[in-house]
Amino acid sequence: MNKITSLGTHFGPYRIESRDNEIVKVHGHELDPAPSEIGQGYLHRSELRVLRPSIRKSWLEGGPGTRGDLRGKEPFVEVEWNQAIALASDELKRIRTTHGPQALFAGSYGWGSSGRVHAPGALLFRLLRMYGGYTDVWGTYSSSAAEAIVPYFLGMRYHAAIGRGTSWSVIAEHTDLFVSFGGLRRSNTEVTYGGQGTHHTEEWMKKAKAKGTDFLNVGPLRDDIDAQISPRWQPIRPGTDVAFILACIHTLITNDRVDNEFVATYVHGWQKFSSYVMGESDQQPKSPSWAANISGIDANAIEELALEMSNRRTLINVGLSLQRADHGEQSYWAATALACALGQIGLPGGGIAFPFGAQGNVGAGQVRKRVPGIPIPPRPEGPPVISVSRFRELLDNPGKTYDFNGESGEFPDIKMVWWAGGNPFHHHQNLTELASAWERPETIVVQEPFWTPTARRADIVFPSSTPLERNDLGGAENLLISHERAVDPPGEARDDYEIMALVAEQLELKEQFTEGRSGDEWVEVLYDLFKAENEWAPDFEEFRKVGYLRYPGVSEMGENHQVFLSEFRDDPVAHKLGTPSGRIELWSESIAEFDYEDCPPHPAWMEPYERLGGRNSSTWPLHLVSNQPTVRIHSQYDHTEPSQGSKVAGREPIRVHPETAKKRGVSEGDVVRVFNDRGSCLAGVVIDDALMPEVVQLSTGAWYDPDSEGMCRAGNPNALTRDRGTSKLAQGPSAHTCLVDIELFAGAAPRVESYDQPEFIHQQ
Ligand SMILES: Nc1nc2c(c(=O)[nH]1)N[C@H]1C(S)=C(S)[C@@H](COP(=O)(O)OP(=O)(O)OC[C@H]3O[C@@H](n4cnc5c(=O)[nH]c(N)nc54)[C@H](O)[C@@H]3O)O[C@H]1N2
Ligand SMILES: Nc1nc2c(c(=O)[nH]1)N[C@H]1C(S)=C(S)[C@@H](COP(=O)(O)OP(=O)(O)OC[C@H]3O[C@@H](n4cnc5c(=O)[nH]c(N)nc54)[C@H](O)[C@@H]3O)O[C@H]1N2
Ligand SMILES: [Mo]
Repeated sequence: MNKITSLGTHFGPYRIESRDNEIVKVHGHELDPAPSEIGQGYLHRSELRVLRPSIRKSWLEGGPGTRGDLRGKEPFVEVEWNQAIALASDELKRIRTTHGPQALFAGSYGWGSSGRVHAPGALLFRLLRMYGGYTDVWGTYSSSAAEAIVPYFLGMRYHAAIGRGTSWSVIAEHTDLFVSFGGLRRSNTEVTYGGQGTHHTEEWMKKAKAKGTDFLNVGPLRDDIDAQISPRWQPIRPGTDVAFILACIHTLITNDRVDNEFVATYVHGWQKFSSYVMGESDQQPKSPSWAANISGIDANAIEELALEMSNRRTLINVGLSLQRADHGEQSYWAATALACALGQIGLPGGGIAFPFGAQGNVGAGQVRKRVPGIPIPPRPEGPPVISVSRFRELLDNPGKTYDFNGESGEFPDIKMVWWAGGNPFHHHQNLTELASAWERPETIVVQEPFWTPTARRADIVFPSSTPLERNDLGGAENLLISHERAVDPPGEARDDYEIMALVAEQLELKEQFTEGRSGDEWVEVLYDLFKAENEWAPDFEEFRKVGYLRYPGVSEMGENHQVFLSEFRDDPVAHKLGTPSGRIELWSESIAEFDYEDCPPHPAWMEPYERLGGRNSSTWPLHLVSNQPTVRIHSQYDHTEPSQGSKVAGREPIRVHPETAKKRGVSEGDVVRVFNDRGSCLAGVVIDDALMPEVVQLSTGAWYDPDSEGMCRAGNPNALTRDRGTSKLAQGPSAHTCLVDIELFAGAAPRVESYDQPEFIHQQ
């Protein structure tokens, strides 16, 4: 008899069908109208697994610090669990005693399981905080720039602003014009960090369209909004949105269309900001013709769009791509300034929104219930907290001073790295630089189910189970989901909780870490904590039998009627914002005090380090859009289907405009070399006129596979991106600021090796 089990993921709920310890089918959940294709990767959960604890040869023979330059280049020795746990634990002890906790880096960013017990990062933080701490991280690769700047102008955390954001139901009813910077990619909305519920974005967009909402896609790709809802497209040079937005505000000012009553009541710093826009403070009016030169959008079109926005009920949405760019903070601040000028903030269907099109739960309203996770103790005092994407700088620059969000600190000397549930050799910018920095630590431990590029570059690899192989509890905006073990882990793989508990035992923290519980017992404890806050929830047995809980009061489509900042609009005194002035700040005294040349105290246009029509564009004439992949989540299951089925000439597809391809003598299915002065990679060509001719698109996630010259044969865009912080404020990643060129790859394209098994030496 086939067994049907329940599973929650970052990309939605599923039902898993298994027989004789194998997955035979991945079914969309019965409640989900549009299950994501991404889950089909689970059919291939056995391929390229780490089966036994594995130690890099030289490290095992010579001890910590031996031949870091051979990471990823030499065989592994498979050892017993006891030996591997002892080696890793002894190393933790040695590092702490000899160098102090700051010499350990365990920031461990990444999208491991969405389960609340076997969340690999959370378990690692729990144990290592009990053990005295480690150099930690702030922010995310997704949204650091927004996370840093939003509190200064809205007085609330970025994620709180998303939770309070305007609902789809209100948009469908009231919005005339939905202007989206960075598109509304349907495939991106299949995913939400920590757990996606049933998928409704497509239905909502169709519903809004049917009720009369016009969608305007401002971005370099026409198909960033689904053709089904007939969106308008305003192409723009990537990285120039702020110039375009400032010119829209300029138009509103010169045409006397600024809502003066709104800015007088709800905005702090309008005078100073508008004098910047008019060029009074810097002799450069931010006029449509000025912006036309930068953005490539015709000056008349800018004026017409600005006036259209002011004539209609307009919602300005900002995705995340715009802020994963040099000076990315400014796109959020400037877009909010435009919404202030339009004066529709707090009105149904108008104002500002973020980040529709970047994750699936946006627009569902505040229905999400708190789902308890395994408790993480507070950070011990001492070791520093760096902005997450400055990790490579940290490894390379012990003792160097850094600036970050009004503070400055000194990078510690990192001797040991422990990563659980992330793949920096896909996600970090400029992987050539990372590869060299990665040679420096004395010991690198990675917990992974698969032989990813990061696992291959570790000294100690612990094989972990996947969510299909253990019980857990998951949450999403409209559901609580039971994760059930469908099959056994292969080889000697163990659950992340078990792995951490074994290390805890060596550190004499077992009782404290486990509280005497097994992983399964924690699942029940967390459920009971949820039930204590939600009396309507059935008992654990019943929940497990059904496999999910739907939150009461939430309709099929997650209907909810929320208008962002409506209470503030109704009463700006009683509901003042958390900013120093209580208003939306377009001038921040706090930021002014930091005196950062790359983040002024008001929204501003600053030249990015490169862009089309600007710096470097005569040498590198194409902009590389490294957006999120449609068939997978980041790099997960890239080694198998459905991701491999999407490859062209055995590598990641790159979309190229027909004119651009013709100029370079490139045709569909060819292999091209994508290159700039930072690096190069190979990719398989798809010709498509859905892009601006000066733009090429190569999604993230192909398993990094550098040849001896550093050229990535698999097509990872981070062989080309620059590793630089957005500004001193957020120090966020700036992957989306990237110029390249492409050429036909001459000769036989080399085989991709990153999907091969690593080499092993078997012990006698
Ligand atoms: N050029 C460019 N680069 C980018 C971006 C971009 O737009 N452009 N986007 C950035 C963004 S927004 C993000 S969020 C990052 C994503 O970067 P990551 O989060 O690092 O990417 P994933 O591929 O999701 O890595 C998760 C890893 O966890 C492992 N894993 C899954 N489940 C488990 C588990 O249960 N236990 C353990 N131990 N491991 C598990 C997976 O096998 C996988 O290797 O990439 C960033 N990089
Ligand atoms: N299927 C799937 N969905 C995902 C993910 C995944 O891996 N797979 N990852 C998830 C994660 S971790 C995140 S953070 C979100 C990311 O969500 P986003 O950051 O919003 O998504 P991206 O795909 O990076 O970019 C969206 C579009 O922005 C446009 N764009 C790029 N640069 C610019 C610019 O300067 N200006 C303008 N106007 N447009 C620009 C590009 O055309 C691109 O297609 O997606 C999530 N959704
Ligand atoms: Mo992300």
